[in-house]
Amino acid sequence: MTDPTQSIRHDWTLPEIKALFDLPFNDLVFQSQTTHRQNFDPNAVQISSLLSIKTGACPEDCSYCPQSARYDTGLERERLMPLEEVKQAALNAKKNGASRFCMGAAWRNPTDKNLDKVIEMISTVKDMGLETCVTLGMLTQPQSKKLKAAGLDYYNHNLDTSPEYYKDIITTRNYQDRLDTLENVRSEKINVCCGGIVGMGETDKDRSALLQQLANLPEHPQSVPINLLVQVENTPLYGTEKLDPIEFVRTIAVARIMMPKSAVRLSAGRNDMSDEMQALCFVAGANSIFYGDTLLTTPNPDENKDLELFEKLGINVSGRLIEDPLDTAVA
Ligand code: SAM
Ligand code: DTB
Ligand code: SF4
Repeated sequence: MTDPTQSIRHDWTLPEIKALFDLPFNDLVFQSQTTHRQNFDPNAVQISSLLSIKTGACPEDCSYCPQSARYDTGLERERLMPLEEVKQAALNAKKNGASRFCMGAAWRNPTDKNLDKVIEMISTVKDMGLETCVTLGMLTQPQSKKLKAAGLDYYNHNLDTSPEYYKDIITTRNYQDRLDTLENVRSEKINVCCGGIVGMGETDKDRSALLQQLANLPEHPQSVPINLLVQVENTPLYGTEKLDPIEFVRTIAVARIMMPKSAVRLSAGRNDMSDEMQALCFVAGANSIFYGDTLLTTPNPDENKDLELFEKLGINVSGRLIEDPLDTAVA
């Protein structure tokens, strides 16, 4: 029988995933922590800082997102940020200890002209000794090639939820569009950062199906952000029933078991989490976070609060993985 703590698999079935979710909590977390220790330093967490380089007025209708032009969330529409401001923010992130700088734009997809401006930003940030990540929406293969040539380390593009629930959340692009972008990025050998959002009113089965989609991609994403919905007033998902925190921790644990060599990122939603809940997420196998007091537009715990938590838990900040993430993908 396959040892689930050892192998890289791309053939997960829903009943197998449900069986993991249904384990007694202690058994699940023991298994996920065991998997985690076999692949990573158990006391190291990698930290990335986020910057919104183009905020608001997005044409898409993602019902969780404060940046969609369709919902009146009070966000000021901003133009693409000048290079100098990006540089300052990256310097600040570096000074505060981040090892990766992630730039996000509220676009359906970048135009070629905008892409050239983002490429300048990537080169500038890379020259500062930071790893680079961007999230710009849908990407073609030629655009991915240009980003690779610019030295981009990671591209973030989330599947967000299960294929079945997706149409209840977004109507302006479909699941296949997302899979196509991931394929374009992967084919240029850019590290893929791809995860989803939970707490959007999805079922247990949707959460299993999201993880199934992620793990059954041709390669596991090198980074898997698990976001807890940040509920923003006037977005359609505002007022959605909150996800049980233990169910969130279980989601992290199952992600760790299914994608043993991927960085599992405890992402949006930490501002609403207790120290105890975050500690459980780290025990379950989360080993990266977004660091800095703002995500893209919503609040995140401030740096000192995170450093205090790391101190209490004996967690070291690191960007170093035991193996190079691109070497771990087994077809
Ligand atoms: N516009 C690009 C796109 O959607 O691909 C890039 C930026 S978009 C804001 C990046 C990701 O942020 C989304 O895919 C979604 O997973 C996450 N996100 C957006 N709003 C969120 C919220 N309110 N709570 C949790 N995650 C959110
Ligand atoms: C990801 O999965 N989560 C981050 C990052 N990738 C770009 C974004 C979270 C955004 C939360 C809502 C906001 O701050 O606007
Ligand atoms: Fe636009 Fe991205 Fe927000 Fe969707 S998630 S509305 S594409 S910024």
